[in-house]
Amino acid sequence: MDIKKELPEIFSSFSEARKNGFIKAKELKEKNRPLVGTFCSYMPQEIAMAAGAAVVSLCSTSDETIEEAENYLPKNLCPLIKSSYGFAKTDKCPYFYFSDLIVGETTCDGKKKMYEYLGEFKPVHVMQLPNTQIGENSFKLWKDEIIRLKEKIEDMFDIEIKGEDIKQAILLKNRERQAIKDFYSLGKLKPSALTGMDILNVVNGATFKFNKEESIDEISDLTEKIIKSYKEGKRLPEKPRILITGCPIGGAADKVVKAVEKNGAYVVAFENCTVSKANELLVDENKDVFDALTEKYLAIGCSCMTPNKNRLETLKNMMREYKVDGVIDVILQACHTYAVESFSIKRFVNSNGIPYIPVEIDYSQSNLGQLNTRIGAFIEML
Ligand code: BJ8
Repeated sequence: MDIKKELPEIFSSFSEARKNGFIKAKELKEKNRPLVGTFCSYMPQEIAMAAGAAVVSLCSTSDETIEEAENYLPKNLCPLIKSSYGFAKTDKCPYFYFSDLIVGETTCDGKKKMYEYLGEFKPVHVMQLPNTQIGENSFKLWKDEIIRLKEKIEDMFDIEIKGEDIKQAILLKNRERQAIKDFYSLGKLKPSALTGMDILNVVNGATFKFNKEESIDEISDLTEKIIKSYKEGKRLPEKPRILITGCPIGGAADKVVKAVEKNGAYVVAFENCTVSKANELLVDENKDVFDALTEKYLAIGCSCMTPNKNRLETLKNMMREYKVDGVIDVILQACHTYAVESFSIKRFVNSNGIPYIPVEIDYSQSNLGQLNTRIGAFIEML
C-alpha cells in the first residue's frame, strides 16, 4: 500500500473494492483460477482455497433486483434472499456469473429453498448444517460435510486436495482474519479513532480482495497508520458508543450505521457476520485440519442454531471490551430466527445494564425518516 496515501483515500479504496473486484474476478477466470461463491459464514473457505480457488460472497445488499425476484419468491421473504436470487436470475451480479460453483448451507429455511432454484441454472452444492452446536452427532455431521465439500471440489475441478494444502490455507486465512480483527478492534479505543462506517467499509471491502497477501499487508498498514495518528492526538469527539448485532449489515443495510452516526453516536462494534461473526475465532493450527475447521465453523453464533449461547457469550465480551453504551439489533424483514431471538437478546443485554433496541429493516431507502427518528430517540436517552 502507498504509505503516502491519506486515511480517507485508503477508506474509499476499500469501499470501492466490491466494484473493482469485478475486473479482478474476470482476470481470475482468464487465468483459469476457479471461483467459488458463498452466501454464509459457515462455509469453510479454506477447503476451496486449498484447491487454489478464490472465494467470494454472493450475498446481495441492494434492492435493485427485488421486484424481479418477487416474480418467483414470496414478497414476505428476507431481502437478502430476494436480492441475491434476483441478481443471480437476471445475470446482474458478475461474481455470480463468474462463479464455477455455489456452496450453500442449510441455515434458514428461505435460503435453503432458494438454493434449489439457483441449482436450476448454476452448479450448487448444499452443505447440511446441523441445527445445534451441541453433541457429538452435530460435530460428526459437520465434519463429514466438510469432507464431502472437499470431495465435491476435487471432483469438480479435477484436482487432489492434500492435508498439507488445507493446512496452508488455514494458516493464510488465519493471518487474514487476524489482520481484520486487529483492524476492527480499533473500535475499542475510547475516544474513537474511526467511525463505524469506516470499519464496515474496510472489513466488507476486504472480502472482495482476492490477493490475500496483498490484502493482509494493506489492512495491517492501515491499522498501523491509524494507531500512529491516534497516538499523535487525532481522535474523534466523545459520543455514545453503539454495538450493532443481528443480521448481515453491508450494502443497503448500512443505513442503520448511517442513522446512528448522523444522530450523534458512533458504531464501535459489529457482532454481525460482516465483521466479528466470521473473524473473531481463528482455526486451531495444531489439530487435525478437519477437526479444527469443524470446531471453528460450528461455533459461529448464528440464530439458526438452537440454543445459540455463543452469540450471548460474544455479545457479553464485546459489550465490555468496546465499552458500549447501547445495543442495536438489526433484523432483516421476515428473518424469523433473528426476530424470535430478539427477545432473549434484549433480556440478556438489559441484564448487563445496557439499553437495547431492535430495528427491522429491508433494503429500500424509503423509510429512512422513520429509522432516523427511532434511532435518534434511542441515542438521546443513552
Ligand atoms: S451465519 S447470519 S450469513 S445464516 S438469509 S438468516 S437474514 S432470513 S444471512 Fe446469515 Fe450465515 Fe447466519 Fe451469518 Fe435471516 Fe435472511 Fe436467512 Fe440471513
